[in-house]
Amino acid sequence: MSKFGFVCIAGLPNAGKSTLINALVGEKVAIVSWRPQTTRNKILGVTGGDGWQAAFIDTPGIHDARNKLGEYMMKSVAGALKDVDCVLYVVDASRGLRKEDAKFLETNSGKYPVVVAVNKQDAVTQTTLFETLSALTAYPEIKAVVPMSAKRGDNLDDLRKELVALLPEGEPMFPEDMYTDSSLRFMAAEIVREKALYLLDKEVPYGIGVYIQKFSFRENQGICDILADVVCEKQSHKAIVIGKGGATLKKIGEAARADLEQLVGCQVYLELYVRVKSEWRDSEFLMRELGYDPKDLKD
Ligand SMILES: Nc1nc2c(ncn2[C@@H]2O[C@H](COP(=O)(O)OP(=O)(O)OP(=O)(O)O)[C@@H](O)[C@H]2O)c(=O)[nH]1
Ligand SMILES: [Mg+2]
Repeated sequence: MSKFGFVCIAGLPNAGKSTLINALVGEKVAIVSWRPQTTRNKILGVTGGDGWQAAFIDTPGIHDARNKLGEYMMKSVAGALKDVDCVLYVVDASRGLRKEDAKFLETNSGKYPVVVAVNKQDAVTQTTLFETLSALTAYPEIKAVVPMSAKRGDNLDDLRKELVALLPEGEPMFPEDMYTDSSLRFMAAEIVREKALYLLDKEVPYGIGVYIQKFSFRENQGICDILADVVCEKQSHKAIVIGKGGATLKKIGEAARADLEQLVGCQVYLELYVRVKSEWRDSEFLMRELGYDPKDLKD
């Protein structure tokens, strides 16, 4: 008998969902940062084992949207929760079970089979971990609760076992060597954005979008040319992104280039330009240009 299913990974911003999908899939399908609201789209990560395949969907962290981009992100979560076989809900043990977690579990643990990963166990004491685990006993419909660490890989096998047990019977939907359906362009834009999230400060990183102008391979030369716009919301932010004498942009470029070379498997020539698109996070037109098209989302 073979098993196949879609598993939606949901949770509050910064809980460790993207770290977890990368750990489960064994590939970097989603970017990670310590900033909340890092993930903006749903992202597919496929993995499998003996007689099973699971298609995980990473989603943006659940929050109250304050702009059109936030609305897009929350609509992505709602869309990702449709037609899934199981939900993997990630709780951040270092913050405990919050009222927003409780709200999600109250609304959803009767609707779907839900497994809860209590993540970041490495960052808390046994007593704190126990408090979160005790609070979760209030939701008897939850199929399994697994304390774990996505960062260290602790208890990943237990979590995988619980999830595989819940997958329905079915044939694998994806070829064995396929681990995501994201395009190289999308992954390249995300890598640049990840570096900007690390290297920028205050409100600037939240208003960054990345648009890949050019992505091409030079035939027989083992070189990939990537030209990307780093879009920010204000003229004053542009100066910050560029930095003194171009130092910050250079750092973003250097960090991104190393990851991009891993992604494409050859030398990368990366050029970054900083552009201002005023208040783009509240313009559907500009959001679409940056790859956040509300029309792509299921109602
Ligand atoms: N100590 C510890 N930190 C972790 C663990 N898992 C993730 N993190 C850290 O938590 C932060 C957030 O991780 P992400 O994977 O980006 O979180 P997310 O839930 O995808 O966040 P959003 O995309 O913003 O919703 C990063 O700094 C991670 O390194 C863990 O098991 N232990
Ligand atoms: Mg994420």
